[in-house]
Order: sequence, then structure tokens, then C-alpha cells
Amino acid sequence: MSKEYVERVINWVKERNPGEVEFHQTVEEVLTSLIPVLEQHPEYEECALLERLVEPERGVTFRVVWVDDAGKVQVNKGYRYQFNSAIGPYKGGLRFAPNVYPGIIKFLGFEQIFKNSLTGLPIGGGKGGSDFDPNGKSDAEVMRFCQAFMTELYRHIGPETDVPAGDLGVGAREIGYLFGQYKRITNRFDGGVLTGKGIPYGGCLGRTEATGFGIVWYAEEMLKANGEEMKGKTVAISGFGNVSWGTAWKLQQLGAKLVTISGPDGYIYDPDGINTDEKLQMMLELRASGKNVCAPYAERFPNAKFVAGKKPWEVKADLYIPCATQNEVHMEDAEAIVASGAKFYCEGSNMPTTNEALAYLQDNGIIVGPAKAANAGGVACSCIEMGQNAGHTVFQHQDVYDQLHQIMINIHKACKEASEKYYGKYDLVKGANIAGFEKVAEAMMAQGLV
Ligand code: 2IT
Repeated sequence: MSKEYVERVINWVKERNPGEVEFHQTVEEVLTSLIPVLEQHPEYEECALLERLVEPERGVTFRVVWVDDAGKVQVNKGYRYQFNSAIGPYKGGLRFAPNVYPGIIKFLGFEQIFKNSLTGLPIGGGKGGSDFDPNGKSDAEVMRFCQAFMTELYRHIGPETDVPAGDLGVGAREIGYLFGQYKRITNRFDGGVLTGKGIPYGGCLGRTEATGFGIVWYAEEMLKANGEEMKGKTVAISGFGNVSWGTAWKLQQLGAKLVTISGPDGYIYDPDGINTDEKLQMMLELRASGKNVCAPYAERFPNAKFVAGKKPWEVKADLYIPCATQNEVHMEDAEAIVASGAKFYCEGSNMPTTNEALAYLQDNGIIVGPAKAANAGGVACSCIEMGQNAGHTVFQHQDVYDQLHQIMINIHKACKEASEKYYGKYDLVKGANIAGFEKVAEAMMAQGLV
């Protein structure tokens, strides 16, 4: 009965959102997990709860017009999908990347509902972005683009309405330009209208590393629940951006040995470990270069090897953490991970694993930490930033870390307990979907047909 309901809604999403494959993928993955919960709540089907969950409350698409350094007029698409506000104002990042289209923003926005609910904090789900490619653009071009983007976005957001942050291609610099333009238009210092701000103007200490730290704390809980510890583990990660850097830093602190990072150009294998301050600094330099390549790492540290055009999943490790982008782990990568004898796989980036690869990893006994739980430390820290701004105060670094660590422990516990309750086993993927869903469903039921 519930199985048919779920299948019907999945097909309905596919028909209504043609070609948006990433959105279909995440809806399928999430809704399928919810079947045993729906069995116990027939009232959810009667009031079309799933149909309402998969249909964003609001979505805006807008034109972004700006002038490049050569004086040429450029036109991009801008998006903001406000998915669900049952438990708090919409909250979620902005992604600037050339492949951005509604299927990507909707998959991210839909995931964000459950992730934000898992944090235990009062934030709804949303996501936005643009097909603007920040790579290779001058600082002045990025500023003009951000100003043009905010000139439309400002009318849809607000500290109690929708609070965007960064995602791929949107870091502290972009948030600064976006915030400056918001303030110029509205004449309001609404600190909590954007998160990931710079420290001098309302930013939260620790936000830059929060996502990566949270991922490693979550992975540590996975290890502990299975009688192991982080110290001494060999770890392979992808990416070299913000999330990868925070992950590398926390792995260093916990005494794990990180041996890979990657970029669109290939991956770095460093047998000595990417675990010195100088090497972590190098990751920041790679990002700041704006070239989107990781090869220069091997020039600086000659013991390291650059493998062109490949992904790091062929390197043997105890724990794998994809931290780059969606669908970076396919079936052949999952096969390599299983063949390596690894026991743990923790998603860092949003939906890094195809549904097929995810099932293969789990079917072969790998313990999988899902992104919507593992990377929730970023948005949790964003919510701490909102609280700081609302209270016109400043939180200390260690306070933020302590809160964040506890939130990650709580999320792992919630995922574990939900999967044990409904599936009678330790399956964090299903548990995350269920634990995230339960609170949102209850809030939606209480608020009537809206
Ligand atoms: O995917 C994510 O959770 C983010 N990009 C961060 C969202 C946020 O509002 O901090």
C-alpha cells in the first residue's frame, strides 16, 4: 500500500519535472526509505503529504545581467527554490557553476529539507544559484555578477523568510558582495539574511571549517559504533575546496592519515600523508589560484604523485570521503572501494553516490554515512550564525565547535535509532531520511493543508 503510494509519487515527480535527473534520483532515494513510516501513518497519504513535500512551496527563476571586463553584456539564469518552511525559514546555499539548472537546484533543495531537520535546529529547506561560472573571472566581474544577482534575489529573502549561504562557487568573497548589495538596496543591516559572512560583519567563527569538521565527527561516530577509532586510519577524499580542506584539517587533528585529494584535472596521492600545516595551506592556495586544478601540489611536495584524469577511489584506504560534487562515485568506483577491503564510506559532498553505487556499497557490507547527515555541520553552523546575528552578539570559537560536535553526535544517534526502529538494523542512509522526515511531517500535519 505505502509502496504503491511512494512509486506513484516518484513517477509523478518524473512526469512533472521532465529531464531533471538529479532531482528524480534524490526523490527516489528518500521516498523509498520512508515506506515503513508511511505504513504506520495512513493519514499522510490522505492529505497528500508526499506530493506536498516534493513540490517546492515557491521557485523563482530570474535573469541576471552584468557587464564583463571587456565591456560585453552577459546574461545568466538565477534560481531560488524555496522547498519547505514547515520547521523554520528556508535555509540553504547558493551554487554558482556552469552546469546549474533546475534539476540540480531542486535536488539540493529537496535534500536540504531533511538535512536541516536532522540538525535539530529550526530551519526549513531551500537552495539557489546560477549557471554563472566563477572560474577565470576577475574579482570585479564576480562583484558585478553578485550585485546583479542580489538585485533580484533580495525581494525573495529575509532573516525570517529565507537565508541563503554558500555552496560550490560561492565562498566568503561572494557572500560579502551579495551582502553588501542586499544592504545597499534595503538599507538594513539584516545580519542573518545570509550566512557564511566574514568575521568582521557578523560571520560565525568556525563556519569555514564547519562542514569538514562535522563530516569527520560524524564519520568518527560511525567508526565508534562499529568498535573502531579514527586514529591511524588511512583515508582517501576527493576535492580540494572548502569542504575537503576542513575534512583534511580535522583528520589531521584526530591522527588519521589522509592520502588523497582531487580536482577536475586528476588526483594527488601523497604516501606521506596530507597532514602538515604546510600541506593544508597548499590546499587553500590551490583554491585561491582560481584555476581549479590540484596538480601543483605534486610540484610542491615531490613525494606526492599526480594521477591525471583519474579519481582517487582506486587508492586503497580504510575510509573514503567524497567531498567534491554530485554523482562522483559510480558503479565502477564502488567496485574499486569494495575490492580495497575498506569498511567505511562517508559522503561529504551532496549526493556524491549514484543510487546504484550506493546500493552496491551497502550490499557488500560497507558502512555508509549519507551526506544529508554527515555534511549537516555546515548548515548547523549557519544556524548558529543566524542566532548570533539575531542576538546582536558574538560566539566564541570553542563554543561553536562544542555545539557542532554535539550536533553531529546527536545526528548520528538519530539516524541509528530511526533505522533500528523501522528496519531493525544499522543503516544510516535509511535512518537519516526517516529521522529528517519525521519532524517535518509532524509539523506539516499540524499546520493544515498549506
Ligand atoms: O549543502 C549545504 O548544506 C550548504 N551548502 C550550506 C547551506 C547553509 O545554509 O549553510
